Amino acid sequence: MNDRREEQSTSDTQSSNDPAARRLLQAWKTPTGWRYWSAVNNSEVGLWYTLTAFAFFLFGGLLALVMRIQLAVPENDFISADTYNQVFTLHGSVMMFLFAVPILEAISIMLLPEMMGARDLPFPRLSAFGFWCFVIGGVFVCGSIFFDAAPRGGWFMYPPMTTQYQDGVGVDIWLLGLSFIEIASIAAAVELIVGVLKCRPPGMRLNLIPLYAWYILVVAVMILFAFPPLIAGDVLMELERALDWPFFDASRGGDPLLWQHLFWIFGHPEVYIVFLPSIALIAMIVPTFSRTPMVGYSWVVLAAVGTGFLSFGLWVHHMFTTGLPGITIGIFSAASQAVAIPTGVQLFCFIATLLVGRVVRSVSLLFVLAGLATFIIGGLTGVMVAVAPFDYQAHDTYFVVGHLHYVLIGGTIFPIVAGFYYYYPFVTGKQLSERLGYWIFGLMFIGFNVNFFPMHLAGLQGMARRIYTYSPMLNVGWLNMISTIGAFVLASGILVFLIDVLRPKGKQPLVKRNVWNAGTLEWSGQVPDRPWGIRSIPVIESRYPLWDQDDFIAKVDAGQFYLPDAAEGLRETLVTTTVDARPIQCLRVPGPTFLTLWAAIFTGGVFIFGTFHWYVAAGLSGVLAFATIITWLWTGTSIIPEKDQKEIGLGVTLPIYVSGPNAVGWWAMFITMMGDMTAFVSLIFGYYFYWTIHEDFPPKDIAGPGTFWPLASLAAGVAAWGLTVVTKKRNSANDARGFYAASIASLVCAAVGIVALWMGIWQHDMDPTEHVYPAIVCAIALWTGLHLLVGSVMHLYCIARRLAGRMTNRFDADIVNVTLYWHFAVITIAVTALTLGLFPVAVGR
Ligand code: HEM
Ligand SMILES: [Cu+2]
Repeated sequence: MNDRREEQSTSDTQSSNDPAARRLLQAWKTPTGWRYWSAVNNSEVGLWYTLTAFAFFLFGGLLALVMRIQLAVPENDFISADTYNQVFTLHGSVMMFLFAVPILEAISIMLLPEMMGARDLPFPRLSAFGFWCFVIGGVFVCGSIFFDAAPRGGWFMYPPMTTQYQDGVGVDIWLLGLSFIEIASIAAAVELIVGVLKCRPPGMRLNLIPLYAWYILVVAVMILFAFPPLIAGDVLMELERALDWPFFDASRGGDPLLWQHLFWIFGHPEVYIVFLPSIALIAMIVPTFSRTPMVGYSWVVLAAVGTGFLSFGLWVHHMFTTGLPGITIGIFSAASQAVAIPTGVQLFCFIATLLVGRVVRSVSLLFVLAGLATFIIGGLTGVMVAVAPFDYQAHDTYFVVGHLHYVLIGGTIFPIVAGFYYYYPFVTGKQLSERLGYWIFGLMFIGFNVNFFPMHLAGLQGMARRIYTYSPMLNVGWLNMISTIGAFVLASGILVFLIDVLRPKGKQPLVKRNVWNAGTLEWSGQVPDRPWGIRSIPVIESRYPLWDQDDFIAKVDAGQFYLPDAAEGLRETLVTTTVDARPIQCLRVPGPTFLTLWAAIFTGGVFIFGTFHWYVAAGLSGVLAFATIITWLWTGTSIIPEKDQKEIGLGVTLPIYVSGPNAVGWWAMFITMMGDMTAFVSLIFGYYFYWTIHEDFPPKDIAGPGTFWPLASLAAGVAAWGLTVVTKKRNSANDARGFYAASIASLVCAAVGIVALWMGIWQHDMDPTEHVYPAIVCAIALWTGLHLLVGSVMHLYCIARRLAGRMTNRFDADIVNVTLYWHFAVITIAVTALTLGLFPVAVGR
């Protein structure tokens, strides 16, 4: 990193004779010294994020080696059974939550803006916040193993084992630590969706965007719908562990299968969430080294979208052995095999591109091919286990461990290494050694297959997964020894790779610009790269502008396109329309700050102290987190500009401040609330799930909240929502008194709504520890009450903004976004009230 900065400063002096470039550089300059860590620019945060996620991969890999040593020979006593449980649980969890998802989001944060000629993503501080949450949460979860306190329940944490038979804080660390990280992942997803939809360069219509951006859009949407069910499950399980609310306890009406559903509604899409972005890297690398545009662009896009959709309908194939009805199994088995179709379409498009093109040999391409081949094998064993009778045999054996690693390593590690080779010059201006690259490839590819292929055989011989040792009678000792040798060969390949990535390359000359002769926008950057991203934001007419548009780079460099200057010394980027990318706003993005770091530390405190039941400390930390986040919003968002409009070059003038559906903040709120609704729907799913599995639910002999109070809270909630709409209208009419009056009235109604929810529970003496019915009612009421509370706090915020002159009738983004929040909140309260208050009546309880 130091190398990079020195080179940057020498090249900075070169542009110092152009005043516009100088101003641009000044605005986008990365802070130095200890303030470096306050940077929020996508290239810095993206790089930290990538390296950190890679570090977690290495940690997960070390754990894998420990397992392989233990399993090398039968009846080994290298580590104890309990340690082994912690090691495999942490290995799986780290690889999935701290490596695979984050690294792909990290790479996207780093690359996307450059691919789209954006100076930055719309919410740089949100990316930085997400990164810091990730570091804190990750270190917390990983650190637990050094205190013999790591989770032991496997990466899918099935109850009742994890709710009734495992003491200690391990499970809580998993639940709270990983929820915290999932929230960071969702934050990054929001950022990426808004980035792809709203921050493209002029002219880059939806059918011209780089394939990478398409994939990331699909994946980010998937994260938005996949993670919330898991978070809902985490909430339920933590409530069961901390307060003894029996969601998964069959003796009190709960059902452990609810967890399995919620987990796998997340868990299966998760596989595609980590696989599609890797394919996205491949989709950038293949055309470059074939010297031809991607064959079947639209097919690839459709297939990516199709895979995304389908992946939400497959989760039950992880539950074939739980005794579900045959028809369910049949449907999910067929659906699981169907996913091979869109996957195949993508693979064929890649192969076709390689065939029609003129292929240039490179290590990067070699890893691409290895990834595809490996993934195909994993896909085929996947189709095998999707056949239910086969799965009855293979379930919970090493066959599955072999299968899942072919998919995951073929689908993530090899493509990511390919991406490292490909994008290394983009990030550092230097190249990785191609000669070493072939060695690394050999070690990794051979090591990988020697490691994982025998696992299929061991599994078919009857070796169960998640066991710390096995009997010599099973006759799988030799297979395991081969696996272990393979693991070490693979690890040595990764080690050499690491050395090549990290070794100082001071003497190596800088690469020439666009070293691979690629066609996509990110390669237009100067070497070394400038913090501004791109000298001027170009007009795009082709999917491969560097190949197809005349004098493209020269025009970009000469500042002939948009925003070639930073006249006010502020960071700015363009916002365009969603479909055809017409410029609509010159967006000012905030610069470096430590607020995001503090916000992450305090938010982390809530989760970490919560794990140890230090509720006072957790509460204090929560107050500090709240204060920090409010300060961040107050000082960094919806800032009233000094002028209304700004000329952005080429004779175009755009507004600086926008609110409503054209604004990125509005989109972020909308998207966040979609995720929020998904979590809520998952809770409601729980309620109706219990109804489907029990003859008697809601149970006749256990009191519910009655009809009156839920309907009263509905009335209050609807009033609060209506008054919010009035608040917004009064603000637009510049009627200050009306605004304050409506806002306060809405607050009061929300408070009444919360009290009414609570009254229903209190008046009927509902005891959530008695049975799952009161427990799920309380959980839903808690969720809804919390949303009313947040809505009230938002009102207070808007009142303060207006009082302070930071919100006016023209500059009204705050209240517009709050109103949007309330549109969703009123749906939440309506569903809650109807479910809790009327459903029992409807089914005759
Ligand atoms: C780098 C080389 C790797 C090796 C040698 C390795 C080895 C292993 C072994 C031996 C197990 C089985 C544990 C058991 O059932 O007793 C396992 C489980 C697992 N691995 Fe890996 N692994 C590697 C990389 C990865 C990667 C890259 C991922 C994901 C991106 C991953 C995800 C998982 C998951 C999800 C499990 C299941 C954990 C559980 O049963 O709860 N592994 N791995
Ligand atoms: Cu699956």
